[in-house]
Amino acid sequence: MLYPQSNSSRAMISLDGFWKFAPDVNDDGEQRGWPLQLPADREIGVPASWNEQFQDLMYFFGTGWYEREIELSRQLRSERIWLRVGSANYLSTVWVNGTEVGRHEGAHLPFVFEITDHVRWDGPNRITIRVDAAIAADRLPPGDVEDEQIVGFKGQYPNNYYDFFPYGGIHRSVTLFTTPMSFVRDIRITTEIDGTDGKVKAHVGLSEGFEGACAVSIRGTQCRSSVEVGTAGPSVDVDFTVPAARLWCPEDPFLYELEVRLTDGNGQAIDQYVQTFGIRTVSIRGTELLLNGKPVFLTGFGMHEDFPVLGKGISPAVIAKDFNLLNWIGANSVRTSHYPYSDEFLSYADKHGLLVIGETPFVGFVRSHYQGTAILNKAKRVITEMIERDVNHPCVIAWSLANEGDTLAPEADAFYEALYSHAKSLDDTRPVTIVNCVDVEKDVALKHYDFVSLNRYHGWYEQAGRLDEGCRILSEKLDRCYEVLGKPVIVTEFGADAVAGVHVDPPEVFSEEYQAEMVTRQYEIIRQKPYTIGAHVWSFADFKTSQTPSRVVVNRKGVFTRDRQPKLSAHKLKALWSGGSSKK
Ligand code: BDP
Repeated sequence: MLYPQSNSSRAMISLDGFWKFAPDVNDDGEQRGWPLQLPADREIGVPASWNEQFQDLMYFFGTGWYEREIELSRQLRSERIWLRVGSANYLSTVWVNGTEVGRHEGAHLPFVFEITDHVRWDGPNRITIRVDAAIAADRLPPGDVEDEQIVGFKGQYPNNYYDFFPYGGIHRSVTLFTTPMSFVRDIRITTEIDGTDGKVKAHVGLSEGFEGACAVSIRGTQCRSSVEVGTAGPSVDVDFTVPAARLWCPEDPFLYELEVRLTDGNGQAIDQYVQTFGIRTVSIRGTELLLNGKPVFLTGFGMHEDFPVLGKGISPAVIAKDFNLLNWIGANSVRTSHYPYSDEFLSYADKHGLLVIGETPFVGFVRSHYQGTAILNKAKRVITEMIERDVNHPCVIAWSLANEGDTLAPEADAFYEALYSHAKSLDDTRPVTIVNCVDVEKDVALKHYDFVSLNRYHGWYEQAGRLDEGCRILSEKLDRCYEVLGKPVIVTEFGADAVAGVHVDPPEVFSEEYQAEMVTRQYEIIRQKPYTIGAHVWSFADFKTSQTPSRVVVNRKGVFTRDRQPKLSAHKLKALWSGGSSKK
């Protein structure tokens, strides 16, 4: 489903703001009639996690209920009405005027339900959303896992099995939008380059039963085409050639606009949608990552959607700030560790030329994932939802299907091969990877992927305090990885915790000096290898995580603090990255 748009044929109403809220401590709200009326004694901000808005909710990992009312203009009566939630963690159920209209599983991707038949026009509509944020072994990412293999996360509080706080709530915008009865359902654009021409293929999906004309054009060019759509096939495919195309790249992130217009048999306008896209190609050739046929080295970070008070809630101001800092420091790329980021983040990246590795929420070294097919199917589903949502973003140059899974178990071979083929069947225009944290000799999954992503902490979790040794081992391990797999390598994580304000000389762990020395030295080591395609420091900013003895309130591996102030490492990286450290 396309991102909501407001134009001459579609309306959009934001439901962001304050909602009534009640924690469902006994998890029996439904039996108590909460879909009809919520006995709420407080109002809470949406979008944002509930945890940091009220002290008693900080450690509440149960079910929260949201309710608000909205009256709709009579002028919308002839339209289809849709309700979209940008994301909510984790299991969501939605009611409109007491009738359940849909459910969705998963924390970081949007869901949309048509609510046309449940809307009333003679008074306020009550929207109720139940969000179950329980930490559970069968969720992605998992928690509360009974698994003998687990070492790292045992005993942390809360007991999620990944290193970021399991915030609950509605994290991205809630929107009511309309479409006409016949409408443009989806658009998929792929591009190739032929000399100086851009070759553009557009697939336009239409609602069932539409009869009329579908006109497709690229604004600002001569590319246009109009197709009569019969009852037979509710989709249209067009091919365009854009002469002397402006290719999308970090230095010139030029966006084209594909416009689709539907008209009925009498030429009356029915629907309209404008989809931005960039003309660019991405490929792997030997040990190189190519953007528009030219080698590119990915310099940047793994990040998190995380900010004080908001938790995992989206904020345009935080997105603007983060992009400002990425630009200031000289990064060209990020990985959306460890889940798909908001649509708004990706649209901003499109406009500002940031290269993005889009990652699924399949995180966690859990052997029980291989029992039965339930987790495999969930992992495939998040891949499908992510690719369908993000496929038109030129900024997304690769997919990461998992972070630090158990890739040692023999079952991982077929499991990860299945994920790879699934992703490729949905999008064969981008390289696909998984992120590994074990010795590559023992890994059975990486061989299926287009490039290798490694998280390596030599000088931190291993060789702590011994930076020379850590750097030497990192260098040897990288060479070994290339020897074994013969594929291009990106180090997707390397870094050290630094508590801002702690200074120690000679450098020791947790000091700003140690972090600064480690990330700059290791960046250079990685960059100088002939087979590497990128180095992403872990991480961009400090972020909230569960409590354990190894974390000082938050994970301190950020080169910026949680409120986005630079540590020493940020200044050092800026100097290094703007000095144009070049690849051998
Ligand atoms: C890596 C994980 C990342 C953690 C990081 C760390 O991929 O999510 O935050 O370690 O320990 O293994 O800081």
